Amino acid sequence: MTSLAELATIVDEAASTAIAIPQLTESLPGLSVEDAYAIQALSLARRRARGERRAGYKMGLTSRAKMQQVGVSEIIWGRLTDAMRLIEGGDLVRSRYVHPRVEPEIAYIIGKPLEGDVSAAEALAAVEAVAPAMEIIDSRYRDFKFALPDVVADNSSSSGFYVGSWAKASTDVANLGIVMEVDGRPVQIGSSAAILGNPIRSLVSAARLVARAGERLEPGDIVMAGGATAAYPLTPGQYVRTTFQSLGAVAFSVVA
Ligand code: OOG
Ligand code: MG
Repeated sequence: MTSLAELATIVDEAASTAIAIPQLTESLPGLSVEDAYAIQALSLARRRARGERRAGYKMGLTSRAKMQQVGVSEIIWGRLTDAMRLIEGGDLVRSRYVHPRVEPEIAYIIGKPLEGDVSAAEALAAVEAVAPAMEIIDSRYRDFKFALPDVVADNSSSSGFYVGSWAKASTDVANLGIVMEVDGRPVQIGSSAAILGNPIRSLVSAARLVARAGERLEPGDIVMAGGATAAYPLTPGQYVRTTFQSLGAVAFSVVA
């Protein structure tokens, strides 16, 4: 029997070395989602022991496009650290990842604690500001293939995030047009409404789901609402820019 701590070491080392691993469920077909979240927490504890600091949470598989792309249809979540935050407008170093993809998201920053079962109005009242964002996801599993417990253990593929300019919490982000371009060519076109009908519902889910792990959304936490479209693969030389109606754009370049 491999312990949860050993499994956490395996996923954490795969993330830090960018060397792909087989799915955990290949050798442990009975791995539960509950144990997978415990592995995720233990792998994050290793990151914190190396000096990384809590930055918030990411929600995943909150849109149909994302669920279809990876073949898993349950909302998942992961933890963000300051080391995952990337500089908007800067360079993304491709060699730090196994097979990175980018997806357009909406980011919230929390102003007041938010915990457990809350309404959309209560969630919105806890928001300090909202911003256009992009997430870099990088499954540590070979061929970007996984089952639900695998992806959860792997911190829900979380590897980096870009946040654009913060806008007032009262900004209506329910149904904003989104165009993600690579080298000036649109590669994904969508709407923020693809995120559970309204991205605020992702925040409602975040409050409820992290409470199961005994946690709550704290002031200063960033919450990534989940990809509004399918993710797009990254290769060196690309310039990626996503424009969000009323919120502005977020961009970065990919280098080797
Ligand atoms: C899982 C993570 C999903 C999102 O925004 O839906 C996610 C994956 O696609 O690898 O980050
Ligand atoms: Mg995402």
